[in-house]
Amino acid sequence: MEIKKLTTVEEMEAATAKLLETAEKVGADTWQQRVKNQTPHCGFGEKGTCCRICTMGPCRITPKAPKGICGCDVHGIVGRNYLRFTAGGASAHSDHGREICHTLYQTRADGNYTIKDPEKLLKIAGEWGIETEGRDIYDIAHEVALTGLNEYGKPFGTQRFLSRAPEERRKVWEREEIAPRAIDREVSTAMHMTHMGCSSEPNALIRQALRSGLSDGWGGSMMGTEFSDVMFGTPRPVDTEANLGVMEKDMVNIIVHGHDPSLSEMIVFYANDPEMIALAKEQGAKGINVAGVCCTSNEVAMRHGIPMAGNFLQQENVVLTGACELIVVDVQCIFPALGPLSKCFHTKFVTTSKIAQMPDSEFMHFTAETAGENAKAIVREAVLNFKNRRPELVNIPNLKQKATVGYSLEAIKKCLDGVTNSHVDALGTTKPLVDCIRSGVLRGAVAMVGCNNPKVRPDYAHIELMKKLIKHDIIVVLSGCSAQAAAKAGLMDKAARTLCGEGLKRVCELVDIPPVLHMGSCVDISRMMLLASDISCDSGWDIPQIPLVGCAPEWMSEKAVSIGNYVVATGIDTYLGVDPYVKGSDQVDGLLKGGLREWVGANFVVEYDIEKLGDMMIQAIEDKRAALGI
Ligand code: MSK
Repeated sequence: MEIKKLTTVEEMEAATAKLLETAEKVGADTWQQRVKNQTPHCGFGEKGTCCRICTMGPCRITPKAPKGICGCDVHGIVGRNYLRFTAGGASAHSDHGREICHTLYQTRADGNYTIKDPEKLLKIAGEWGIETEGRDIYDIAHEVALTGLNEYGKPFGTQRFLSRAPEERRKVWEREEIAPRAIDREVSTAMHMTHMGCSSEPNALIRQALRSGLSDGWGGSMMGTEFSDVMFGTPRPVDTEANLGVMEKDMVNIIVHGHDPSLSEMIVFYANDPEMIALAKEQGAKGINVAGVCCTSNEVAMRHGIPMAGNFLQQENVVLTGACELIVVDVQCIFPALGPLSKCFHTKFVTTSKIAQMPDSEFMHFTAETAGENAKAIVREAVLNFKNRRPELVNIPNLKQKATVGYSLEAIKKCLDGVTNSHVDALGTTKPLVDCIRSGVLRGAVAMVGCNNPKVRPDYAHIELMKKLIKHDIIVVLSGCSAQAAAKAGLMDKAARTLCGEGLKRVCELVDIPPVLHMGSCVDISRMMLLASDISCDSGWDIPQIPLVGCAPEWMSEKAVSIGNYVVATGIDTYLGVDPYVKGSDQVDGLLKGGLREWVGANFVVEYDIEKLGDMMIQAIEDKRAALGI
């Protein structure tokens, strides 16, 4: 099977340029213009050397003014800023997880939300010591949800899901005093430590950043992932399509954007409602088309094959097509710019969460209790808006690729069991993967995640790095907007195997997978932590020994810093293409990029040159292989 043709970044940029012409025509503001307005960026902010934690300042560190008014030096200021950044990200991810716990608590056999993966629910209940024998599945779900909610504020003990990590890792977390306690406590402690007159010692601040990150990755995010699977189904491989060409000229286009599947699942359900489809036809449309942006897109793509319109820096483009009837959002990564932008078109911009309210939007509060009626009202509004479309502004770029998505950990293990017959067991194992790595058929793996950032040519780093890695027989697992970059380019098409080295190509053919595997949204990086843990258990290698690294070449959000902290604290070296505002302190910078190795066996690497970043990852994987003697 020959790959027809990858979509290049140049083609995507040409399509964007056309859409920007429309923006100019209607007088719309776009991020490309705002980047110009904001450049050059503040040097103090970039280096992390501005402190505005109290009102004696703001204090900015210069050679002439080496300390803030309180006497805090640059290392304390940079460290505190880094810890606050982490706490912001951990709180966002974990609050998403908390909402999912609440939704799980609302499940009923005849309700808006039901249990789709009872096996997973029973497994979690078993891990948490919750009685399951002879009980109604919904009673169990409610107790699991309540127990999960208590993980946020419990007065004693550490996160329950830590028991899923290999023993060696748990010992490291205990030894380094970074085993995360209650999730809210770690965020609160981070805020308290960084209050005026508390911590200014870099080691203490970075240690808390790791702990706060771990409370996200092995706490809130992991619950977000697991309970979403329980309610909406654990993803399995499913075919879909990606890029702006998934929008349909003759249909009502509804874009779902944000993160929480509780909303998008219901929108997808009501978009398939015969009553709504009939209404769409009455309005002159051929039907209703739902497509996704950002992580919400990952959620509905991997469970329903809903097409992916684009990733983070493509969110304005969906409106600029002139063919978007309604864009409905929940939380995180939503540009406030969508409000004024949608006003230049017929597009309705609907916010649904009290956590993310924006000017120029229509607020339609969405709750688990009223989810059905809320979703139906939103779909109806989109359908009724079709007639307001301005045909002269419609321009849907002819860009679309096929993609196979939905490689949850369970799906990966199931697929891998097809490689050899000897390891088949009920739940599957990673042993065939370990065998492939041990023998050198696969050199290793890279977990590539994260956003777009105008500081990096959008999607270019993701796509070029993936191409380079698979050519070197390194399998790539993906989540978040990195996954959508791959899908838009065509790298999630199984036909992309032709771009692999001989070893990876053979494995992909044997297992019938694409060379880059879609593992989900940003909370689903928790799936990657469990994959690393399983590989460790199945191989006998400690996590830092595994020929595996993490990479976020275009990251931008606080959540990404929280993720980086828990990935590194889990023992996985993490390669970044954007600096986390710490260059102002050689102590903090040195700790993150080297010193952490002594604590947790891994650290960050930052490199702006994408070619070099790829070479460094390949070298790191080869070095790990050499150290293992494989
Ligand atoms: S949506 S955090 S831009 S990956 Fe999860 Fe994408 Fe980054 Fe948001």
